[in-house]
Amino acid sequence: MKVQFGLSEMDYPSNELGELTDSRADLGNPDVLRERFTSDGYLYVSQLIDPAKVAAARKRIFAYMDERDALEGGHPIVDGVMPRGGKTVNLMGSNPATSDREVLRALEAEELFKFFSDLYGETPLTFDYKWLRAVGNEKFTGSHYDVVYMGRGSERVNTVWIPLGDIPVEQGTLAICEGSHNGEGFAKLRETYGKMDVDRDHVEGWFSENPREITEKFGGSWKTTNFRAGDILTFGLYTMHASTTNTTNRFRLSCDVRFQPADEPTDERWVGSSPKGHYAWMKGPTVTMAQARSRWGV
Ligand SMILES: O=C(O)CCC(=O)C(=O)O
Repeated sequence: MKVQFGLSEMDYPSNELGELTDSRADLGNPDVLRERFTSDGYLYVSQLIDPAKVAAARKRIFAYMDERDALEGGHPIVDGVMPRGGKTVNLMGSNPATSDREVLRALEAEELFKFFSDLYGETPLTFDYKWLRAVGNEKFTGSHYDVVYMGRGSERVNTVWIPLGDIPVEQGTLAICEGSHNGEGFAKLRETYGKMDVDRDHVEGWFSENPREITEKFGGSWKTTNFRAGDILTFGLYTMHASTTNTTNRFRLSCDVRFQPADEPTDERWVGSSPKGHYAWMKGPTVTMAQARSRWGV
């Protein structure tokens, strides 16, 4: 099957865009999970969160969007059908949708706390800020490292990508570039782009909108899957990731949340009762990624 992946088109599944390895069978074995996380740069665990919690969260978020006229009438609300040229609703950070009790039962599920407690061998904490997204038609996320957005605290921050419903690859799934966190070919990228902070440096955040460019220039291989409600994908600050393009007529509903060991320093932008978020990024003169890349020579 042909899949639109940012500015690239790829076959899925293929060598270029392959299948994530499911770690579900190793849930009781943290040593195996730690080793795999170190070598692959990610862990994908199918059915980690109770799908009933995810379904309840989905219902609440789409109801919130429907109240704001963001859904096409005449369809079940939980299908999240978009009106033509329709508007989306900003769901990022702290708002009635992200602080809804039913929604938090999924985003801060006890299954996640147990998973990270086992993985770290320490007590975890989760960032208060939630990156909840209803991603519309033809939209995608470009390739980036999360360190450029949240690198001021622990080096052991884990992003957790949570599909809030079943999400097939053509609806915009998260893909990671295996090998990007430790591959030799990425060394200069980690030393340049990977040292950037979007609020300090006033540079755009995505490194590229063309995932094929990443593997051709630096190596690694892209992996994703057809996600089901209850699955999670987690990775570290230096794992390059991006999303496939949503080519359907339904919103892709997902949330990225963050975990880290509780005893390590936190990035002040994302924790507390009212996290301040990005305070300078994209405000005022901004260096384009093309300019920054030419300066770094990557
Ligand atoms: O969901 C997306 O499109 C982007 C998510 C992302 O970049 C992340 O989880 O860090």
